[in-house]
Amino acid sequence: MASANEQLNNFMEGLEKRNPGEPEFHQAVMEVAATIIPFLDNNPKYREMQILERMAEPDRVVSFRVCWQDDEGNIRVNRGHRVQMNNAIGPYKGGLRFHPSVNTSVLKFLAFEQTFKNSLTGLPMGAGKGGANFNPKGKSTNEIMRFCQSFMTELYRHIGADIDVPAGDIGVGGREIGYMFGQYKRITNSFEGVLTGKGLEFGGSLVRTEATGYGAVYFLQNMLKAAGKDVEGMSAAVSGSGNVATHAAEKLLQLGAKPMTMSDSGGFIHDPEGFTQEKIDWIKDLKNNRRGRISEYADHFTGATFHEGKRPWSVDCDIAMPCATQNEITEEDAKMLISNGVKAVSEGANMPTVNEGVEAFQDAKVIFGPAKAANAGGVAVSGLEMSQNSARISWGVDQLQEQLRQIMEDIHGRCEKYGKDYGRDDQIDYVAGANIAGFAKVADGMMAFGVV
Ligand code: NDP
Ligand code: 2IT
Repeated sequence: MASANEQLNNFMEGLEKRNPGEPEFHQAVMEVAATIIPFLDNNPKYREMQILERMAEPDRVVSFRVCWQDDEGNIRVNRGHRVQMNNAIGPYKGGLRFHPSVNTSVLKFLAFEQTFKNSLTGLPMGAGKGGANFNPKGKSTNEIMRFCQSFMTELYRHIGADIDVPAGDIGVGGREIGYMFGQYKRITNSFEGVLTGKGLEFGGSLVRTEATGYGAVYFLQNMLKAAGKDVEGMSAAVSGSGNVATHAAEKLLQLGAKPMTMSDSGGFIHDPEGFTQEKIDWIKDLKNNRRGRISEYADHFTGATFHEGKRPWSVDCDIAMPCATQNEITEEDAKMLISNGVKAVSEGANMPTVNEGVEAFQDAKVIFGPAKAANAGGVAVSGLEMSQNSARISWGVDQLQEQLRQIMEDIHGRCEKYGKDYGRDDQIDYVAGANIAGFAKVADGMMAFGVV
């Protein structure tokens, strides 16, 4: 039998050959394979059935032209995609991203991560991801509406409440989901739970908007508790200023921590006094309604500073919560956070830390919660939205908040179970734990179906 390292190299060589020019996809698979290959040594049945190889190959990838007309009457062309990764344990499920950087590498990495994340929630959801290289910045509401309608005019034939259920991600929030749901309903003449993150009036779920950010803080709380620590009194650096970042900051504040930073693609703001709820509401309004830049915060609130073109990882903090995008914590950033005494990292964004950064945190014994566990609260409440839609009922806010809290605790427990056995020293390895726990459920489903 080849050593684990040799097996990993062979596996990655094949994957890179089959998926040339897709560095984000390679990175996401590499992180998972490094922890799954040792697990396969103890569970050879999965190796015999080539489960890892099959999980790293999407069921299908659909790409399509999206034509729309801007306000000046010009015809514009974008490219849309849906990666249907794995439906062994439920319908394909995962968000849609509208950002100029969207390509098949980014969507395959996201869909691959989603496989493990959705499995970890304990709910019956397979994995997918989609989107377009459309840049929503500077577009009018009418342009956004026309783009969403054109995008759905092709996507609708590939999705369905029991087939594939998309949701939001970067650049896709409640407004965009509304336009896409309206177009789906119009084309198919059916009202079904085909998208999640819908408005409350037409089948959306309470707590979905807050779920990712709140869930990432609950996961942090669970990790700290397991280490005999508490989030109260801790200072936090948060990146991003969208859905995930604003709600992570809000929950940190509610639990007595001190969130001090947020960012966007222009730079970060640092408020040494920490955010109040009023300040967070101001940022939500800036981003959701006025569609402004985070730099405006420093003009509005005295004592705050704006750092153009920079990310917040140079700020002294106990907690780091990357909530913007992939690869936003480099190895150097991780080392800077470590030297400034960071105690825990909880990833709100997907794959925000490069693999070398993750290793640096783990080597330094920083408590590290990987995205596929830490940010699973969003898709978990999407799963609860699907259940409510199927039953044609709406649950109350207290019930949903309690379910989210419980699901995050359960995810922590699943990670802990494997993270103790496959971790190093006395540390719980949440990376190994999340990957193995997520893998095992999907793998057993695939085993039951035979070779398909
Ligand atoms: P939003 O569109 O609401 O916000 C994204 C934020 O990240 C904005 O502040 C944006 O700044 C910033 N950002 C995006 N791309 C870049 C970039 N390339 N460089 C610097 N800043 C960037 O998205 P979400 O909050 O929904 O998503 C944030 C992250 O969380 C993503 O990784 C997403 O995949 C992940 N996630 C989201 C979930 C959800 O339920 N929404 C669930 C689980 C994970 P700017 O406006 O300047 O672009
Ligand atoms: O990355 C993610 O988990 C999301 N963008 C949410 C997916 C969903 O289906 O709610």
